[in-house]
Amino acid sequence: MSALSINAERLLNRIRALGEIGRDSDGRLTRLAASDADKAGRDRLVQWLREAELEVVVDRIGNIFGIWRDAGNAENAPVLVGSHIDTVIDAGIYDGCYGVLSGLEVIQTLREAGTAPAHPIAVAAFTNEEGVRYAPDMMGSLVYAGGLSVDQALATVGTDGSVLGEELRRIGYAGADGPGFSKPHAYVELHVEQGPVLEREGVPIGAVENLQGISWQRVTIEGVANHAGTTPMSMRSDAGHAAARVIAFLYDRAMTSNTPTVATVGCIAFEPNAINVIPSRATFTVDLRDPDAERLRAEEAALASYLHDLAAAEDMTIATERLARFEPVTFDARIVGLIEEAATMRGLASKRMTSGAGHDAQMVARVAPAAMIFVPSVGGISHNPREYTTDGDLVAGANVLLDVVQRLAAD
Ligand code: HGY
Ligand code: MN
Ligand code: MN
Ligand code: MN
Repeated sequence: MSALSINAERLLNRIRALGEIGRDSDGRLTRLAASDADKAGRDRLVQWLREAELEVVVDRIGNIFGIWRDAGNAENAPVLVGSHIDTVIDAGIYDGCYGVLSGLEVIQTLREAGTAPAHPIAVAAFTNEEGVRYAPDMMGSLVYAGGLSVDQALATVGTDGSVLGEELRRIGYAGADGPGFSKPHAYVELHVEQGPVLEREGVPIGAVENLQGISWQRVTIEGVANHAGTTPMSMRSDAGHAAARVIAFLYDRAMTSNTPTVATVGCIAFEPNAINVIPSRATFTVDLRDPDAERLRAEEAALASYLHDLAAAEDMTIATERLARFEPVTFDARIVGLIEEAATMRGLASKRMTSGAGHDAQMVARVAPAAMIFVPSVGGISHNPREYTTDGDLVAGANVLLDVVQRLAAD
């Protein structure tokens, strides 16, 4: 492994600078995919890629690639590093951005050190990893990996009624190229853990060997609007109450099962949404996850059965719409081993682990050997402005990424 180390100050300054882009008047950071704030973040990233004298490519779904290739290796498939720079609502500054900016930092460090890798090295910022405005999440990397047609993705209608393709054109990131590279030599994604495991065990490096399955649905329950004051409880068809029963079912089931299944209802809306009207409609999202494919299917089936019985018992119409579904993924054992070796060579403890969050790596793993490196999240907090990772852990993770990329680029 190299004696090289990344330029810590340059990386940390960029993470903080990007973290300031997209803040609203209350200081909340939100860069939803293809929004003006996303454009501002993209523009800053492209500016850094150009300053680093990388070839910048934007593909048709707006994935941004910064490529370092020279005459000696241009015919070889690139080693790809990356993540995403779009965020959730009221986000932290590390989720995704840390992996993209560390990838850029690794390339700059290797170039400045005069190394001559056998493979080109590229950094990617994938479009719409979060999926908050346009479902599914990990959309840009899913298109890149051939799991979703780019035309279908571009036609996606967002939660605000916008169309992704039109928004990418509006912000100037509807590229001309097909989905990026046909197939990278390997892919490594560095990411904050977004969970409590590494911090709790005092381990600085996570060698992520698999990633749990994800199921996203939208549930719509049709009741009957009626007067909140005059309607006896026994005569109500209250969509709001029905939704509450579904949420309680999901939560109680996940809490009492001794499995790692997790269930979340993150979005809910009532119609007509008036204080004195019994809701005629409730629309909400269900996010189910489990590392085991069969258990995830069983959880989806249990929800479907509960909804069916509830609809019959309450004489309501309950419809579901699938928004995303990804099977659990096992990452490349060799790269996981390289991550552990790199950590050891740097005197860093490491731990093999499963990712609870979805990541672009789970999509790129469809077309190339892929794995992830995690660093600790303080308090296990993420998708929250209190998301934090210490500078020391950020730099350690980036140096492990540097070592692993150097090994892969020497293949
Ligand atoms: O949902 C996820 O796990 C990712 O943050 N998109
Ligand atoms: Mn992320
Ligand atoms: Mn995220
Ligand atoms: Mn991710």
